[in-house]
Amino acid sequence: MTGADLDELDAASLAAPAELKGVRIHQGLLPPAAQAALLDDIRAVVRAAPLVRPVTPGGRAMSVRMTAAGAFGWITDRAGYRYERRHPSGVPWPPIPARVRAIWEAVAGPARAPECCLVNWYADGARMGLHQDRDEGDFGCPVVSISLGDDALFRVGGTERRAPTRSIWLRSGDVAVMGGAARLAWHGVDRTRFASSSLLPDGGRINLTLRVVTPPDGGAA
Ligand SMILES: O=C(O)CCC(=O)C(=O)O
Repeated sequence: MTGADLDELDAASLAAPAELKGVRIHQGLLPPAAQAALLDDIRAVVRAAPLVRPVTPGGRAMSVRMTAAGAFGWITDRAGYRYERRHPSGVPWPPIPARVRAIWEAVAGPARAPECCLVNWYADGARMGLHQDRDEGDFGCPVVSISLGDDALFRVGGTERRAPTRSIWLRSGDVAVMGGAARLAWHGVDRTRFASSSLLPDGGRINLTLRVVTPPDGGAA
């Protein structure tokens, strides 16, 4: 995506995001044509680095399936949560698609370039428990989350596990930015509304999260 392609983003959504406990939510930022183009990009990522069903360090299989693009991918297995330079099969992660990077550039503010685009696939019934994204080395950079496909009930709390939470339905084309005081907010997806979107012919949801992984001084992740 070139700078000119940013014209494809919804200008009103870019200028006036909603806000939920400090998380900025650009509702409808990606019009349908931009969503379809992004979907093609993600299909190519998945062909190069197939989705896997991750296992938590405690041995529990997660309900989402995952892959990644970029210099690093986030993985979890019995050895722990971490970023790795290669897919579990041993192949390097494919590059972050230019269109995805352009969305980061439009919403992330003056941040470093993203080093990981985590791809989460939610089939019917998949969810993601409340968690913090804290395996990264630079909390000064936001996490940018792009929703494609089925609606998802996104829950956001505070930086303490027990802080009160609020929820919002994320729809296909919404882009959320967790930065500043909300960078370490607890968050998760309680459920999706299967087949609520027609973007994916067989239903399901794709979430992309863009992250800066290495510390600000350029040290290793
Ligand atoms: O699927 C979502 O909207 C949230 C994903 C998420 O929380 C994560 O990847 O850390």
